[in-house]
Amino acid sequence: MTLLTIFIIFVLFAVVIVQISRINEMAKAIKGEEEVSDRSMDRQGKLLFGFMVVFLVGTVWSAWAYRNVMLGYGPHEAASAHGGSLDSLFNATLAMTGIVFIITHIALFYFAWKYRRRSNARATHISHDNRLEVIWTIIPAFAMVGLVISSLMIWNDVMADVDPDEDYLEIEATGTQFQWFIRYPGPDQKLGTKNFRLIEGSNALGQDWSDLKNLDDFIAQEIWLPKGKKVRVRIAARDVLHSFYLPHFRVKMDAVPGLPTMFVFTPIKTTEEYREELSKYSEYQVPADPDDPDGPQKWEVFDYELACAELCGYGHYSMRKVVKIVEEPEYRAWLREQESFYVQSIRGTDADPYKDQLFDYELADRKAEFERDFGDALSAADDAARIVRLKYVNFETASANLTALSRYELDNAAEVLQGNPSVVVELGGHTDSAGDADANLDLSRRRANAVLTYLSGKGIDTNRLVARGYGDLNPIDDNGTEEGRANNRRTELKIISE
Ligand SMILES: [Cu+2]
Repeated sequence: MTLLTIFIIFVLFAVVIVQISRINEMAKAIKGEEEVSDRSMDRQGKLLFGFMVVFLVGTVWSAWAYRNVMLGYGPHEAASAHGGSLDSLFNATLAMTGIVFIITHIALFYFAWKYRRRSNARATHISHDNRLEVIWTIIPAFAMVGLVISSLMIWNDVMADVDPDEDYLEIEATGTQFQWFIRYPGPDQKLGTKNFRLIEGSNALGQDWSDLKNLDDFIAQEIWLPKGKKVRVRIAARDVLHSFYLPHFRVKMDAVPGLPTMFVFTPIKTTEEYREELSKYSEYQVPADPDDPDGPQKWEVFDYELACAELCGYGHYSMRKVVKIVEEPEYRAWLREQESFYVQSIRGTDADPYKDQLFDYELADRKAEFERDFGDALSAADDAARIVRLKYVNFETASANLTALSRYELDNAAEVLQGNPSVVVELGGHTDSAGDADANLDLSRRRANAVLTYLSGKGIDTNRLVARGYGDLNPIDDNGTEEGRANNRRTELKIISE
C-alpha cells in the first residue's frame, strides 16, 4: 500500500512538472523569448539553491535522527576488541568526505545560480590557474595518503592471525545454500579434517571419521562464545560465495568454495550487557511486537546475529543464526550440553569405521551402568524388580548368534557374577511378535542358551545359570513400532536366589 502511494505521488509529481513546462512554452510564445528565458533561468537557479538547502539539511537531520539505530553510534558501540578501531576509521573517513560533500554541493548549486544564463552577460575565459590546481591536488593527496596509511595499519592489526601458542578458541563456519553449519572442536580443542568427497546426506561437512579429532566435534544450532576469549573462525563455503557477517562485532569475511578464509576477533560485551546498553535508549523501549503492547520490549529480545552478506540465492535471507556472548561459566555449562555429531548421528551406522568396536569411555560407561543395574536388582525386595536387562546383548536376525559387540556386556555380567558367587540367575530370552509364536519360543530358548554357553565359557558354574525362553509372551513395549519391537527382542538376567 505504502509503495503504491509513493508510486502515485511520483506520477502526480511528474505530471505537475510536465504541465509547468507546457505553461512555460505557452508563455514563451506570448511574450518575448529572451525575456522569458532570463526569468525562467533565474527561477530555476533559485529553485536549485532551495533544493540544495532542503537536501543538505535533510541529510544531516536524518543522520542525527537515526543515530541511535546505526552501527557505531548510540548504543551500537562495537562488541569486539578490534571493532572500535574500524569505527573510528569510518568516522575519520566520514568527517573528511563529509566536509568535501558539503562544500562541493554548496559550490555546485551556488554556481548554478550565480552563472545562470543572462542575455546581457559575457563569459570570461580562464585557460588555467596554477595556484588553484596545486591547491586542489595537494590537499586531497595529503588527505588520501593519511587515510590509506591509517587504514593499512588498522587492517594489518585486525586481519592478523593468531600466534600458535596463544590461548584461543577455534570454530568453523561453513556456508551453504541456505544455512550456516557451525562446528566446534569438542573437548580435544581440535577440529577434525574434512574431505569434500565424503559429503553426503548424513555428513553435511564431509568430516573424515577415520580422523579421531572429528569424533568429538559438534555442530551447534547457535553460536555461543565466552566473553573476552579470542576466537578464530575458519570460514568455508560448500557451493557458492557466501559471506560470514557479524555486524555487531564488525566481522565480515567472504566464504569462498575451495579457498579457506578466517577471521580472528575477541568479543568484549555479553548479550546481556548489550541489552543493558540498549535499554537506555528510547528507540528500544518500545514493544518488540507492535501487536503485543504489553509484551517484551525491543531491548529485551535483542540478540547478536550472524548473517550472510553475499546475495547467494533465493533463500539468502534465511541464513541467520543467533550469536550469544556469555560469561565463561555459562559457556562451560552450554558446552557440556552439546553432543558430538559423530555420537549423535554416525556411531554404529554403516558410515562408522569403528562400528564393531567400543571406545574405552563406552566400555567404562557400560560397565558402570551394568554394575549399577545389578546392584539395584540385588537390593530390590520385589521379585519383578530383581531383573537386569542386558541392554547391549543382541543377536543376528532370526538366529541365536551373538553380535560382535554383545561380548562386552556379557563380560561385565560374568565379572559381576564372579564377584557374587552365591547368586543364581535365570537367563530369559524374549522376542517380538513378528512371525510364528512357536518359532519365536524356540528362538528365544536358543538365544537364552547361547548366553548361558558364553557365561559358562567365562567360568560361571552352570549350576548358577538357568536358561529359559519366553518367546513373544512378555512384551514390554509396543510391537507396532520398530523401536518397540527392538525393545521386545531382549535378554534378561533375573536373580532367583542369592
Ligand atoms: Cu549465503
